[in-house]
Parts: sequence; C-alpha cells; structure tokens
Amino acid sequence: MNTVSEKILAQHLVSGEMCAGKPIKIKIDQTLTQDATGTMAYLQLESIGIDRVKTELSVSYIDHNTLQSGFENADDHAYLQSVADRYGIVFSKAGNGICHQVHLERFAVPGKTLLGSDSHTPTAGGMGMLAMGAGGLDVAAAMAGRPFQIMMPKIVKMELKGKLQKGVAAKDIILKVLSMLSVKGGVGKIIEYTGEGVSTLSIPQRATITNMGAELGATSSIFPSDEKTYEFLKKQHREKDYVEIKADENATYDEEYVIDLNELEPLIALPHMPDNVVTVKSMAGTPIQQVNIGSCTNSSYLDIVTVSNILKGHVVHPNVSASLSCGSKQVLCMLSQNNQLTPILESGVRLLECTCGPCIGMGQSPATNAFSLRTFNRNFYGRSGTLSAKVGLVSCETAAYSAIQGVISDPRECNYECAEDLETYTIHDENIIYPSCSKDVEIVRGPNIKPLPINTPLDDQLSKKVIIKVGDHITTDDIMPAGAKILPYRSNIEKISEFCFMNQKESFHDDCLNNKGGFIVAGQNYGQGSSREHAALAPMYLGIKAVLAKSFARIHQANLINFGILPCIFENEKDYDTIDETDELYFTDLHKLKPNSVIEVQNTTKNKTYRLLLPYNEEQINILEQGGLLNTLK
Ligand code: MIC
Ligand code: SF4
Repeated sequence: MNTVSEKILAQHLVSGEMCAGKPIKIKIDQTLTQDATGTMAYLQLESIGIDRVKTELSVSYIDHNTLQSGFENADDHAYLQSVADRYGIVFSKAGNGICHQVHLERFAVPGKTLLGSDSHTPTAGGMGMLAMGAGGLDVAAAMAGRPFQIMMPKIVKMELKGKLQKGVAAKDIILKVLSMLSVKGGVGKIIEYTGEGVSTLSIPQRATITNMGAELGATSSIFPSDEKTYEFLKKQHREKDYVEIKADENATYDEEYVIDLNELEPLIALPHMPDNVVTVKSMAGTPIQQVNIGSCTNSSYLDIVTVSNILKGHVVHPNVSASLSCGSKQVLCMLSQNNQLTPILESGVRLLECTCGPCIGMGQSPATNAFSLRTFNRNFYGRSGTLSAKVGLVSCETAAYSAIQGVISDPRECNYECAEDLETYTIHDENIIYPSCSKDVEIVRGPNIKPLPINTPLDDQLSKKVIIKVGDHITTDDIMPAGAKILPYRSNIEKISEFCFMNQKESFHDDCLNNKGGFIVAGQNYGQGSSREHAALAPMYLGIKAVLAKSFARIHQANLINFGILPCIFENEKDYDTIDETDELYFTDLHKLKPNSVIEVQNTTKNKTYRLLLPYNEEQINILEQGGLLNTLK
C-alpha cells in the first residue's frame, strides 16, 4: 500500500524511521551541479579530500554564468572542467543546455535518487525519479558518499482528472497547484501526481510541473514511471533505463487534492510571487513590453514547437521585445533539422543560447516599468534585473500568442496547429565530456577562484546587534541577488558579500563589518527559492551568527546549519513584533545546546526575553557547534 515516493525512499533508506516529520537518511545515486553553485560545491569536495566521487553518476553543468564579459566566468568553467576530469564527474559544456532539461533527456532514471545544487532539481521527478535540491555542501558530501538527511516528508496526492483543452498547458496545472497551496504550502511534503490525467501528459510536460514544485517549497514532486516514461526513454535511445513504478491501488496519502484538467484555464502568476495566480482572461488586454520563452520550466522540444506553430506566419508586435532559449542543444538541433526554427526567426523573436539566460538576470532585463511575460518559474522582486519591472509567469502558449498581440492574450483564441512529437530523437552528446579520473589532472585555478571561507566554532555567549529585520517570504534572491553583475563572483565570497541584501538595505554589508557581525530577524518562510548557499555563506563571512525567524524554507535552513549560523524559530510569533534593528541580543550557554531544545535569549535593549526553538538533532547541533559541516567532515 505504498506511494511512489515511499517505494523509492524505502529502497534508499540508510537510517531513520519513515514517519512524517522524523529525520531519515537516504542513499544518493546521482548528483548534479551547475556552475553558479558548482564552484563552491567542488571547492568543498576538494577540501573533504576523496579520491573520486562515490555516486553512480555525478554531472557538472555549465548553464548559468555563460555571459563572459570578463575572465571570471571563463575561469570558473575551466576550474569546473578540470575538477570534473580529476574526480570522475561527467561535464556538460556551456551551450549544451540547462542542467534540468539535459538531465531529464540524457541521465534521469526512474526509481533512482538525485541530489542537485539547484532548487529545481525535482524536474527529474517527471521521470519518476526522487530528485531534490540542496546546498552545494550537501551535494559535495553526497558525492563523497555521505547519505542525505531530510525530514520524512508528508505525501500529498494530487489527482489529475480529464485532459487539458487546446491552449491550456502543463504550466497552467502547476500554476493552479500554486494558487491552491501557496509558496509555502509544499514545505515538508512530496507532491505526488496520480489519476487518469497523468497518462495524457508527456515526460517534459510532467517535468514542467515537478520543476515548479520548487515554488511550493516542496521537498520534491513526482510522477509515476509508466508507458509514457518508457516512450520518452526509448526516443532518447535509453529504454534500458526504464523501470515501472506506480503507487499501489490502496496507497494512503497525508493530504489529497483533485484538479479537473477539462476545466482548467490559462493562468498567470502576477508580480512578485509565483502563487499570485489569476486567469489570463482576467488580465487580457494588458499591454506588455517583453516576452521571454525558455528556462528549465518550459524549454522542451514540444514546448518550442508549440511556440513555433503559434508564431508561424506572424511577427512579434512592434512594442514587444521577445526572446527564446531552448533548454538543450538536442532541442535546438531537432528544431533546426525539422525546419521549426524558421517561423521563430521570421517572427523576429531573438534567439538566445541554450542556457538559463534571462531567468537568472543574465541579460534581457526589461525596460523601466515594463510588463514582461515569461515562461519561467520565478517572478521575485528584482530578479529580472529591473526593480520597477513587473514579471508575469505563463505558459509557452500564452507567451507566444501575447507576443504577437502586444497585450496579454488568452491562447484559446489563437488558431494554431498542435505540436506533434517526433518518432525518435536525435542524440547530440558531443558536448558531454566523460572524465579521465586521473590523479595527474591539474586543477585550473584562475584568480577568480578564491579559497573557501571557513567559519569558527560557535562561541558559548554571543552579544550582538540585529543588523536587519525583514518580513515574510524573503527569498534567497533578496538575500544574495544574482544577475550579470553579481554572478561572476560566485567563487569569490569576499567580493559577493558586498551585494548581500543590497535591495533590502544597502548598508547591510558595512553595518555587519562595523558591528563585527550580528543577527538577522525575519518573518515566515525565510530563505525560500534558490538553493544558493551564498545566501548563507556571505552572511557567515560578514559575521552573522543567528537568524531568528517565524519559519524557514527547507534548503536555506539546511544551508544555515551547514555554515554554522543558528536558525532559530520564535516559539511565540508575536515576539517578532517587539524586536527592532540595532537591538542588542544576548545568547548564553550555546556550548550546552541539546537536540530539539528551546533556548532563552535576552533583548537587552528592550529588556525582554524570547524563547527560541532549535528543532535539530544531535548531528546538526554538533555541526552548529563546530562552525559548520566542513569542520566536521574534515
Ligand atoms: C535559480 O533559479 O534561482 C537558480 C539560479 O537556478 C538557483 C541556483 C543558484 O542560485 O545558483 C536555484 O534555483 O537553486
Ligand atoms: Fe536556470 Fe532559471 Fe532554471 Fe534556475 S530556474 S536553473 S536560473 S533556468
């Protein structure tokens, strides 16, 4: 009577009890990294000191920082390629595609576990793989053979009934789920898709849904592995990787929801949160200035053929700047071989590289006050690179049709040919490089590859100021922004820390230095979004010792522990209201921390005492006391 998730977890269980909310450790079969988080992950792997990776497969992708406007990104690529060669990691060169799309096409295997240093790693859940995002250090530890610890998630049944109507897409399914559950509705849960509607969805469509499950804060999202999975693997010439995995008929779930695909409409997530969802119809007629198609959510072959079919014979509206990036070299090559690129080029859409590009603010920042429609997964404030811009998240259908119209438009009104899948796919693995694993490989370290900063063990007493107080749903983009100006410093913590919280409080960096560090106070769901551990590393570097929040997002909470910053939860949420920036907080007896404890902290400025929860086990407390995971692994 098991769910798909339980079957895979049981097969990979190393220790713990599979009882929701209890810590479990699982074996990791595969890992993936991308360049923006990868340099840190591999510096950490090197410092752990192993001979070669212990996983079945580890892949290092270059897809985020491909804009080489200086030597920095190119240095990072050279470092990553040499480390991959040395330690037995498969290397996917810049231009080969976005990690999640390429992994789905070439490496994902149903029933296996995948840990990736990117929050959208659950994309591979579309293939019946248990895939999770984590900080780079956890991924490095998994490559070194360490089991991965999570809290046993609750399993949510998302039953899909019926079939999508023309003009309604897989993207609309996940936007619907976001409107039902919100950006923190998935925390501590795996969203498992079932029902008759599942068999109507292709693997890339399923992957669009599991990809954006990251925006629910979910531990993972997963589909069964069925006939459609076999078909996709066969087209990828990988049918030998197929295994069937379905939930038992009488499997039980912790929560259950139903979505009727027949009744679903095109949806849009309005600024500045992916769960701020309304119907496209209700926004129809709103002028737009930009359309960006692509990202790991919507860049498969069928997605782009749909765009090509909608654009055929039309041009992009004069007031709209439109761009498109395919998810992989395979997608781009197949489009070109099948003449589906021509309608896109003729329409005036600007063709970009097969990378993350505008999704991570690498170019294509919208104009001042512009409305930008994107097929991506995140519309957080400032992420596009233009603070005044409004970003709406939509399907490829809505994006392409609106690009022609110049206003937000409902694709059900558009007359276009439905995309047909190919009988088989052509394989273009030329940019995938297999490692030599030789000890003689020289690791290339350009001047941008700076040594890893290491934290000092936790002091028994801390008396410091609150440097910043922020509200609910602060994202790791707020803490450590990305974009073309900042991403080149992902391997240089001293430099990147200058940008920490820059859109929230410009003086954060200087205030930290002038006060010799301090504390952060936050509301609900602190650290949602990206897995970037720089959002923990930079504050650590600046001397932040604890974050006091109403609640935390899973990956960021783990990253804080990994870097020796105390993630404390208010026992009484109202205490949040009584703390202000510059208040002095006093922590004592930190060398006597117990697992699952409550500590008392004094606000000496306001003369108040707060009770803070530390719901961590012995191992996590030990990591915190030693100043981070690296200190304990060495
Ligand atoms: C993102 O979508 O925010 C990123 C960039 O892919 C991140 C990783 C990063 O910050 O490098 C993610 O989702 O984890
Ligand atoms: Fe890249 Fe955007 Fe996907 Fe992150 S969400 S992996 S930046 S395409």
